[in-house]
Amino acid sequence: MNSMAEKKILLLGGGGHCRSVLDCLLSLEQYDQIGIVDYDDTACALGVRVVGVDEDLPRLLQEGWTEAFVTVGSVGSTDLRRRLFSTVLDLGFLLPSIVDPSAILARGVTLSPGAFVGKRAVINTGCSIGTGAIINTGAILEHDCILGDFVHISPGAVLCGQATVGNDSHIGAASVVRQGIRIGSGVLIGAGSVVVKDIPDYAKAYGNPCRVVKS
Ligand code: JB2
Repeated sequence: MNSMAEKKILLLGGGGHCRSVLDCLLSLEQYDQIGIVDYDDTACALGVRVVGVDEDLPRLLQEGWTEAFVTVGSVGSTDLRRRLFSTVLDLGFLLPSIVDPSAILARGVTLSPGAFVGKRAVINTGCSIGTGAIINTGAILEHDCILGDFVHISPGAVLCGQATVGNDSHIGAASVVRQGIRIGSGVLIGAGSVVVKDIPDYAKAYGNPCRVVKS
């Protein structure tokens, strides 16, 4: 095959989250070549190798790596994910969304570029998922949830219907968010929390019932 016609994707960040995305991509079999971009050239994962560092991105684009996906995760801060997204968008890479084949997406779900949906996640009808969001393994979003950009829903978290989560917020593993609750931007909800009241922007909150511990 002519190398210019090959479908090639770069994964930015070759750590744990990258391996989750990579396993999904290998199952999907949509790409002829997958490369990792990382400063740690030993970050080779599942047989996929590091092909360069961030400064090599313009050259890699010229060489036919036309798609990119940010595979640094986000716990605590989305700054690095946001910076890498801006970099690849400004350079002109295409940003797909990636959905593991075992995930269930109902009809009428909107997924923005750069969003990742992991294994056995369920997203029900009417949900809208922002740019660069991570819906991790086994998370459940009931109908009509609205998630902003760079939101991270950790493994096993459950959002009941019509919950909203603002930009850059993180919902900890196995948390439950009651129907219609509004969680602001830049919020951190600790693992195992049960959120029964709205949470304001930039709050850290945890527990059952979930309480704000830091604003
Ligand atoms: O500026 C960068 C950069 N800084 C760190 N550019 C690029 N291209 N790569 C960068 N990295 C690389 O990201 C590091 O060298 C490292 O290989 C990788 C981060 O890997 P780590 O395993 O530390 O974290 P992660 O982001 O893959 O996973 C976190 O987020 C996930 C969602 C973890 O907290 C996971 O537990 C979580 N599931």
